[in-house]
Amino acid sequence: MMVKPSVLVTRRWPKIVEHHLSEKYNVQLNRTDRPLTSQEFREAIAKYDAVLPTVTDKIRADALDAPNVQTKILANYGVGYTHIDVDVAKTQGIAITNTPDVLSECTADLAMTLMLMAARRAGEGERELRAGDWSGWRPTHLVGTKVSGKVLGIVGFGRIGQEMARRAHHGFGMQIMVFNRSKIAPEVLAQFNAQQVATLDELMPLCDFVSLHCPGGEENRHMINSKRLNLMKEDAFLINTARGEVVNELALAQALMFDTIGGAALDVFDGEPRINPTLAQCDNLVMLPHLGSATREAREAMGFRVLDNLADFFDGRPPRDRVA
Ligand code: 8YV
Repeated sequence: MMVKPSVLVTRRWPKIVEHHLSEKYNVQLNRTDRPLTSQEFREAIAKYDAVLPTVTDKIRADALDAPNVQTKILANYGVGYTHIDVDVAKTQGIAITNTPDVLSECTADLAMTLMLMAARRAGEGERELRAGDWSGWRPTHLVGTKVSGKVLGIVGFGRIGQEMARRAHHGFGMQIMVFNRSKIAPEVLAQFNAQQVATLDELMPLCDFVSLHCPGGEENRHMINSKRLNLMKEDAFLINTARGEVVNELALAQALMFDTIGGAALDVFDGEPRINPTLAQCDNLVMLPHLGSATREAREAMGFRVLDNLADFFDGRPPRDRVA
């Protein structure tokens, strides 16, 4: 009988996926459900045929640079993989896969939620009610900003960015402007009556809302800095469901405190789960704890997508979502 490949799952997954995994592989679950340290990761790649990490496992050179590497594939549970040092993994001969598509709709749903919450001051309203401070309806109370029909700038027009455009344009009649490093096919833009601009600096002043849907990593670190925040309209909103490092949080906190922009909503943070205390003081900011893909449907589909990638890999086919 063929020996089942050994697999380490670094965090707890939906039960049904863990169950299917255990049927096919020799599975080790990290029952403590906390991120692995670099040292634990080094030990893991010397031991398991496959490691199944998430965004909370910071897999840098020190974690990958082990002398006896047994791991042949890092099948990431999530679409973003900038937490993995792809170049070092490559030199170690380790394949990397991710889970695109299956979380795009839910992440776009959450970006819409954040946009609406920020514009309609839903977080402030909720805090006021819970604190017992509501004195009743009045014409000037918590007056927000209309979303329907406004201009939405989308930074990064991949799968999630396009799902955002679909919702905003077809559901809310928003006008879609796009910044993306490569040129988007005219027939794709036409689906949302969207217009692509050449630079981010050009995009920022045109928008009532700017929503980030680009990858994280060094290349996009602090892409939204004080200069770009200053280019925004003074009543515009910034939405981030991408990666924390894309936004310079200190610059954002200043823009929020001095009201040089209307508000912001963040689902991701630089150095999460630690939250910059200055940000936490801004009333015109909505914050959620990285919930982009957090639905039963998406989290199960992500798990099954990892299973598909493992099956391809161990059956000798190129995995469908191989990124390196
Ligand atoms: C995931 C995400 O929940 O998939 C991603 O890249 O940011 C999240 O929506 C998380 O990364 C799981 O690893």
